[in-house]
Amino acid sequence: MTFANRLLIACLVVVYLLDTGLAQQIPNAGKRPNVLFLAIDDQNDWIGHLGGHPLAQTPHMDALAARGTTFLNAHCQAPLCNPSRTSLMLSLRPTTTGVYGLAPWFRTLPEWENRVSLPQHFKAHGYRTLTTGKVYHGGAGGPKQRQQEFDVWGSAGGIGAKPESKLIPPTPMGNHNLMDWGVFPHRDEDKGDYQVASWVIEQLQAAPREEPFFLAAGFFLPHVPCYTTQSWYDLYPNDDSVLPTILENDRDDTPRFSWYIHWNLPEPRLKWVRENNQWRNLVKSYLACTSFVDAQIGRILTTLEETGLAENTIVVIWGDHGWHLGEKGITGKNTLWNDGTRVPLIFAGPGVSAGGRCDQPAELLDIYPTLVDLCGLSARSDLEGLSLVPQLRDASTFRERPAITSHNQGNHGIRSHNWRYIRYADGTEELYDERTDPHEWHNLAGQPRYASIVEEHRRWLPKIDVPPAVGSASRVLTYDADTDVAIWEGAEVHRTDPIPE
Ligand SMILES: [Ca+2]
Ligand SMILES: [Ca+2]
Repeated sequence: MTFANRLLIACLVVVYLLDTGLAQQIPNAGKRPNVLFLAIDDQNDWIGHLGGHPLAQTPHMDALAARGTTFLNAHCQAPLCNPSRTSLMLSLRPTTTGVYGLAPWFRTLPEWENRVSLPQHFKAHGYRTLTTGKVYHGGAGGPKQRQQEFDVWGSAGGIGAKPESKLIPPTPMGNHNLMDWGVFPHRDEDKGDYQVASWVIEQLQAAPREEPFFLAAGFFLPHVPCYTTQSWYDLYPNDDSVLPTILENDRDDTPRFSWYIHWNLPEPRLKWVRENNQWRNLVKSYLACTSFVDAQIGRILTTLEETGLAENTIVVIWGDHGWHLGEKGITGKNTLWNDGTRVPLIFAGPGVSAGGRCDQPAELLDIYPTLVDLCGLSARSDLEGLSLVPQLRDASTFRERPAITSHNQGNHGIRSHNWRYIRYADGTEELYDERTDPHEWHNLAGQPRYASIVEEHRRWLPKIDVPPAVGSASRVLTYDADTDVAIWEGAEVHRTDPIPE
């Protein structure tokens, strides 16, 4: 046998082992990389290198992006915590699971009760799995059941230090206790996110070197209440230069149904934050909280370097959905525009090119197959995401599939390279040219010259589009085309009802 033949056979054996998953049964096969999986709650694109806000200060995330590859056109699959995270952790669209609301927890649904989640797939390949803070929405079914999701559970995180009473005036629609923001004196160390980072640091320092880990940490901020100390608040100017650029009457050309998907919510509208002199305070508090979380990420990444783990650890940072701070007349989530869907998505570590800036559309449900691919685990054919590894090697690699976001059955946003197309359950539509209209101010749908663009995007509307799953609640919208009546959180919405302020 010639050397070339022997080499060929050796290569075939390796390919066979990788292909069949047998390689996974070999202990320490190929020194599999660790995974550090960092989530940020309600973090929009107000991240330095993403350019969503010109003043945003996030030096640690920007440095990680420079060391790895960042996605500039990444979008959530649902603009709300529970459905976005369910989609990401299972790599299934909300339109496939029917999980659109803050309930149900997907394990209560017989169809998904035993579905192998991202961390479970890593555990099945010999990884130790750990979690802290908010990764899943809610308690993962309670103290007993949660052991099925991760091996080790750390600090729960959350808000931490709170003022004795709310800092802002009573907000409309029930004066929800989370609707609050601003400065009050407290210590960074007393915040839930500080403690989450501290727990991660301890785990990294104590990590057994003989088995790889999958460590998931979820930061609570900049989710409301956006409490901050003066020093973080003072990172941003105390004048209106901090406010986002908006178009007055931006909603004049958006369909009425665009209001239905966030019909009645605790998050105040722009009108209220202006009238109560809270707009600048909210924007500064949100930015301050983003910078605070960035600093916690910085503490973790410093430890990763100091422990020597950085070289064999893949870091991924993601936000679960966007957040409006006045754009299109609202604050909060539950929308299908860039402000509601665009998120940070950064990868760094072995197998990831440094300095990659990818403007191809990417989806959060791509994280699951991407990590599986990067770590050489056996691939799964039942995931709806696509591996981003080609883009992590070369950020310019073309991706045809746009990013698709759904908010309840029948309402979908399709973000391609140059366009955003939205279709609501009553058939009304929006179209924006991102090249000339990055704020999505001018709805072009309905103009005959764009008919072919609309048609092109319609073909990406989800083919599977199931109604809300059993037990769905909170932010759930249904629509009956025969009667033209929508139901938002159990209450009927009619065509003539005034839009709630
Ligand atoms: Ca969230
Ligand atoms: Ca507009």
